[in-house]
Amino acid sequence: MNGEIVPALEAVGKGFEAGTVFLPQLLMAAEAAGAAFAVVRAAMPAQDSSSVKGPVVVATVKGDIHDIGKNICRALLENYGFKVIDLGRDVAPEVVVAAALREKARLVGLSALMTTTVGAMEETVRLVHERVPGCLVTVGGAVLTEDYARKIGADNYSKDAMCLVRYAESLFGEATA
Ligand code: B12
Repeated sequence: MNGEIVPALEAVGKGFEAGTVFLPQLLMAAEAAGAAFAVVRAAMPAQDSSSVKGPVVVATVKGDIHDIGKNICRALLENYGFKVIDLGRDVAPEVVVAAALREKARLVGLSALMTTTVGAMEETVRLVHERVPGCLVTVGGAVLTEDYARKIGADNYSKDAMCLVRYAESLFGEATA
Protein backbone atom coordinates (compact mmCIF):
# COMPACT_ATOMS: atom_id res chain seq x y z
CA MET A 1 0.00 0.00 0.00
CA ASN A 2 2.72 2.50 1.00
CA GLY A 3 5.07 1.61 -1.85
CA GLU A 4 2.68 1.56 -4.81
CA ILE A 5 -0.94 2.46 -4.10
CA VAL A 6 -0.47 5.59 -1.96
CA PRO A 7 2.15 7.15 -4.33
CA ALA A 8 -0.22 6.39 -7.25
CA LEU A 9 -3.07 8.19 -5.46
CA GLU A 10 -0.73 11.11 -4.75
CA ALA A 11 0.13 11.36 -8.46
CA VAL A 12 -3.57 11.34 -9.35
CA GLY A 13 -4.25 13.99 -6.68
CA LYS A 14 -1.51 16.23 -8.10
CA GLY A 15 -2.97 15.81 -11.59
CA PHE A 16 -6.40 16.72 -10.25
CA GLU A 17 -4.95 19.88 -8.70
CA ALA A 18 -3.16 20.76 -11.93
CA GLY A 19 -6.29 20.19 -14.02
CA THR A 20 -4.90 17.25 -15.99
CA VAL A 21 -6.97 14.63 -14.12
CA PHE A 22 -10.74 15.02 -13.65
CA LEU A 23 -13.26 13.75 -11.10
CA PRO A 24 -14.26 10.57 -13.00
CA GLN A 25 -10.59 9.52 -13.14
CA LEU A 26 -10.16 10.42 -9.46
CA LEU A 27 -13.14 8.17 -8.68
CA MET A 28 -11.73 5.33 -10.78
CA ALA A 29 -8.36 5.66 -9.02
CA ALA A 30 -10.10 5.52 -5.63
CA GLU A 31 -12.05 2.41 -6.69
CA ALA A 32 -8.86 0.72 -7.90
CA ALA A 33 -7.11 1.57 -4.61
CA GLY A 34 -10.08 0.15 -2.66
CA ALA A 35 -9.97 -3.08 -4.68
CA ALA A 36 -6.19 -3.39 -4.18
CA PHE A 37 -6.61 -2.84 -0.47
CA ALA A 38 -9.29 -5.56 -0.29
CA VAL A 39 -6.71 -8.02 -1.68
CA VAL A 40 -4.08 -6.89 0.86
CA ARG A 41 -6.66 -7.12 3.65
CA ALA A 42 -7.65 -10.68 2.71
CA ALA A 43 -3.99 -11.72 2.92
CA MET A 44 -3.54 -10.32 6.45
CA PRO A 45 -3.52 -12.91 9.23
CA ALA A 46 -6.79 -13.16 11.19
CA GLN A 47 -7.06 -11.30 14.48
CA ASP A 48 -6.43 -13.23 17.68
CA SER A 49 -9.63 -12.59 19.69
CA SER A 50 -8.06 -13.76 22.95
CA SER A 51 -6.03 -10.55 23.24
CA VAL A 52 -8.42 -7.80 22.18
CA LYS A 53 -7.28 -4.30 23.17
CA GLY A 54 -9.15 -1.02 23.00
CA PRO A 55 -11.75 -0.18 21.84
CA VAL A 56 -10.60 2.58 19.50
CA VAL A 57 -13.30 4.69 17.81
CA VAL A 58 -12.35 5.89 14.31
CA ALA A 59 -14.14 8.24 11.90
CA THR A 60 -13.64 10.59 8.99
CA VAL A 61 -14.90 13.98 10.12
CA LYS A 62 -18.08 15.77 9.08
CA GLY A 63 -18.12 17.03 5.51
CA ASP A 64 -15.31 14.72 4.40
CA ILE A 65 -15.94 11.51 2.45
CA HIS A 66 -12.30 10.39 2.03
CA ASP A 67 -11.93 7.06 3.83
CA ILE A 68 -9.15 5.03 2.19
CA GLY A 69 -6.58 6.15 4.80
CA LYS A 70 -8.99 5.63 7.69
CA ASN A 71 -9.79 2.14 6.42
CA ILE A 72 -6.07 1.30 6.34
CA CYS A 73 -5.76 2.54 9.94
CA ARG A 74 -8.71 0.39 10.99
CA ALA A 75 -7.34 -2.74 9.29
CA LEU A 76 -3.89 -2.34 10.82
CA LEU A 77 -5.24 -1.67 14.31
CA GLU A 78 -7.44 -4.78 14.03
CA ASN A 79 -4.47 -6.72 12.81
CA TYR A 80 -2.57 -5.74 15.94
CA GLY A 81 -5.39 -6.99 18.16
CA PHE A 82 -7.42 -3.82 18.75
CA LYS A 83 -11.20 -3.73 18.75
CA VAL A 84 -12.14 -0.89 16.38
CA ILE A 85 -15.49 0.89 16.22
CA ASP A 86 -15.55 2.40 12.72
CA LEU A 87 -18.16 5.15 12.42
CA GLY A 88 -17.51 5.62 8.70
CA ARG A 89 -17.13 8.95 6.92
CA ASP A 90 -18.83 12.36 7.10
CA VAL A 91 -19.40 11.81 10.83
CA ALA A 92 -20.81 14.62 12.99
CA PRO A 93 -18.94 15.53 16.21
CA GLU A 94 -21.95 14.52 18.36
CA VAL A 95 -21.97 11.02 16.81
CA VAL A 96 -18.28 10.56 17.67
CA VAL A 97 -18.93 11.69 21.25
CA ALA A 98 -21.93 9.35 21.64
CA ALA A 99 -19.91 6.36 20.38
CA ALA A 100 -16.93 7.14 22.62
CA LEU A 101 -19.22 7.36 25.67
CA ARG A 102 -21.18 4.22 24.74
CA GLU A 103 -18.00 2.18 24.13
CA LYS A 104 -16.10 3.70 27.08
CA ALA A 105 -13.30 4.40 24.60
CA ARG A 106 -9.96 5.76 25.78
CA LEU A 107 -8.88 6.64 22.25
CA VAL A 108 -10.60 8.27 19.28
CA GLY A 109 -8.92 8.53 15.85
CA LEU A 110 -10.08 11.20 13.43
CA SER A 111 -9.25 11.52 9.75
CA ALA A 112 -9.54 14.65 7.55
CA LEU A 113 -8.18 15.10 4.04
CA MET A 114 -9.33 18.56 3.10
CA THR A 115 -8.39 22.02 4.34
CA THR A 116 -12.15 22.71 4.45
CA THR A 117 -12.80 19.88 6.94
CA VAL A 118 -10.06 20.47 9.52
CA GLY A 119 -12.52 22.90 11.18
CA ALA A 120 -14.91 19.99 11.76
CA MET A 121 -11.95 18.02 13.13
CA GLU A 122 -11.11 20.80 15.59
CA GLU A 123 -14.74 20.94 16.72
CA THR A 124 -14.81 17.14 17.21
CA VAL A 125 -11.56 17.18 19.24
CA ARG A 126 -12.98 19.95 21.44
CA LEU A 127 -16.29 18.13 22.02
CA VAL A 128 -14.64 14.77 22.84
CA HIS A 129 -12.34 16.45 25.38
CA GLU A 130 -15.27 18.32 26.89
CA ARG A 131 -17.74 15.42 27.13
CA VAL A 132 -15.67 12.22 27.35
CA PRO A 133 -13.34 12.48 30.36
CA GLY A 134 -10.04 10.65 29.98
CA CYS A 135 -10.49 9.97 26.26
CA LEU A 136 -7.53 10.94 24.05
CA VAL A 137 -7.81 12.03 20.42
CA THR A 138 -5.32 11.17 17.70
CA VAL A 139 -5.60 12.73 14.25
CA GLY A 140 -4.29 12.06 10.76
CA GLY A 141 -4.82 12.67 7.07
CA ALA A 142 -2.87 14.21 4.22
CA VAL A 143 -3.53 17.87 5.09
CA LEU A 144 -2.43 17.58 8.71
CA THR A 145 0.93 18.21 10.32
CA GLU A 146 2.22 17.70 13.85
CA ASP A 147 2.05 21.47 14.44
CA TYR A 148 -1.47 21.78 13.13
CA ALA A 149 -2.64 18.80 15.17
CA ARG A 150 -1.31 20.50 18.29
CA LYS A 151 -2.99 23.76 17.31
CA ILE A 152 -6.43 22.12 17.09
CA GLY A 153 -5.95 20.49 20.51
CA ALA A 154 -5.34 16.86 19.46
CA ASP A 155 -3.36 14.67 21.86
CA ASN A 156 -1.41 12.99 19.07
CA TYR A 157 -0.67 13.15 15.34
CA SER A 158 0.29 10.04 13.39
CA LYS A 159 1.63 10.39 9.88
CA ASP A 160 0.57 6.88 8.90
CA ALA A 161 -1.28 3.80 10.11
CA MET A 162 1.80 2.13 11.59
CA CYS A 163 2.57 5.21 13.73
CA LEU A 164 -1.02 5.05 14.95
CA VAL A 165 -0.59 1.40 15.96
CA ARG A 166 2.59 2.31 17.89
CA TYR A 167 0.79 5.15 19.65
CA ALA A 168 -2.17 2.90 20.54
CA GLU A 169 0.24 0.22 21.82
CA SER A 170 1.92 2.84 24.03
CA LEU A 171 -1.47 3.65 25.58
CA PHE A 172 -2.85 0.14 25.91
CA GLY A 173 0.45 -1.57 26.77
CA GLU A 174 2.69 -3.86 24.74
CA ALA A 175 5.51 -2.45 22.61
CA THR A 176 5.48 -2.90 18.83
CA ALA A 177 8.76 -3.67 17.08
C1 B12 B 1 -8.91 9.27 -3.59
C2 B12 B 1 -9.31 10.71 -3.49
C3 B12 B 1 -10.68 11.01 -3.59
C4 B12 B 1 -11.77 9.95 -3.67
C5 B12 B 1 -12.06 9.44 -2.24
C6 B12 B 1 -12.52 7.99 -2.20
C7 B12 B 1 -12.51 7.44 -0.81
N1 B12 B 1 -13.37 6.44 -0.59
O1 B12 B 1 -11.74 7.85 0.08
C8 B12 B 1 -12.95 10.75 -4.31
C9 B12 B 1 -12.82 10.68 -5.80
C10 B12 B 1 -14.35 10.35 -3.89
C11 B12 B 1 -12.58 12.18 -3.86
C12 B12 B 1 -13.49 13.20 -3.74
C13 B12 B 1 -13.13 14.52 -3.48
N2 B12 B 1 -11.87 15.01 -3.35
CO1 B12 B 1 -10.31 13.88 -3.15
N3 B12 B 1 -8.65 13.02 -3.22
C14 B12 B 1 -8.33 11.75 -3.31
C15 B12 B 1 -6.79 11.60 -3.36
C16 B12 B 1 -6.36 11.45 -4.80
C17 B12 B 1 -6.17 10.48 -2.55
C18 B12 B 1 -6.58 10.40 -1.07
C19 B12 B 1 -6.15 9.08 -0.50
O2 B12 B 1 -6.96 8.17 -0.34
N4 B12 B 1 -4.83 8.93 -0.23
C20 B12 B 1 -4.24 7.64 0.23
C21 B12 B 1 -4.45 7.46 1.74
C22 B12 B 1 -3.88 6.10 2.16
O3 B12 B 1 -3.74 8.49 2.37
P1 B12 B 1 -4.28 9.26 3.65
O4 B12 B 1 -5.76 9.38 3.63
O5 B12 B 1 -3.49 10.51 3.82
O6 B12 B 1 -4.01 8.26 4.88
C23 B12 B 1 -2.77 7.94 5.47
C24 B12 B 1 -2.27 8.99 6.51
O7 B12 B 1 -2.67 10.31 6.24
C25 B12 B 1 -2.79 8.47 7.81
N5 B12 B 1 -4.17 8.75 8.24
C26 B12 B 1 -5.30 8.94 7.54
N6 B12 B 1 -6.37 9.03 8.33
C27 B12 B 1 -5.93 8.88 9.58
C28 B12 B 1 -6.61 8.91 10.80
C29 B12 B 1 -5.90 8.77 11.97
C30 B12 B 1 -6.61 8.76 13.26
C31 B12 B 1 -4.48 8.65 11.94
C32 B12 B 1 -3.74 8.60 13.17
C33 B12 B 1 -3.80 8.60 10.71
C34 B12 B 1 -4.53 8.72 9.55
O8 B12 B 1 -2.68 7.06 7.64
C35 B12 B 1 -3.06 6.70 6.32
C36 B12 B 1 -2.35 5.44 5.90
O9 B12 B 1 -0.98 5.48 6.13
C37 B12 B 1 -6.35 12.98 -2.73
C38 B12 B 1 -4.95 13.47 -3.10
C39 B12 B 1 -3.93 13.26 -1.99
N7 B12 B 1 -2.68 13.37 -2.35
O10 B12 B 1 -4.25 13.07 -0.84
C40 B12 B 1 -7.50 13.91 -3.18
C41 B12 B 1 -7.83 15.16 -2.36
C42 B12 B 1 -7.76 14.87 -0.88
N8 B12 B 1 -9.23 15.42 -2.76
C43 B12 B 1 -9.50 16.69 -2.88
C44 B12 B 1 -10.77 17.22 -3.25
C45 B12 B 1 -10.83 18.72 -3.44
C46 B12 B 1 -11.90 16.39 -3.41
C47 B12 B 1 -13.34 16.82 -3.76
C48 B12 B 1 -13.83 18.12 -3.07
C49 B12 B 1 -13.42 16.92 -5.29
C50 B12 B 1 -14.72 17.49 -5.85
N9 B12 B 1 -14.57 18.64 -6.47
O11 B12 B 1 -15.77 16.93 -5.66
C51 B12 B 1 -14.14 15.59 -3.31
C52 B12 B 1 -14.46 15.63 -1.79
C53 B12 B 1 -15.85 15.47 -1.42
C54 B12 B 1 -15.98 15.46 0.12
N10 B12 B 1 -16.96 16.14 0.64
O12 B12 B 1 -15.20 14.84 0.85
C55 B12 B 1 -8.27 17.55 -2.59
C56 B12 B 1 -8.32 18.27 -1.24
C57 B12 B 1 -7.68 19.64 -1.32
C58 B12 B 1 -7.54 20.30 0.01
N11 B12 B 1 -6.29 20.57 0.39
O13 B12 B 1 -8.49 20.56 0.69
C59 B12 B 1 -7.09 16.51 -2.75
C60 B12 B 1 -5.85 16.80 -1.89
C61 B12 B 1 -6.72 16.52 -4.26
C62 B12 B 1 -6.09 17.81 -4.70
N12 B12 B 1 -4.78 17.88 -4.71
O14 B12 B 1 -6.79 18.75 -5.05
N13 B12 B 1 -11.24 12.27 -3.59
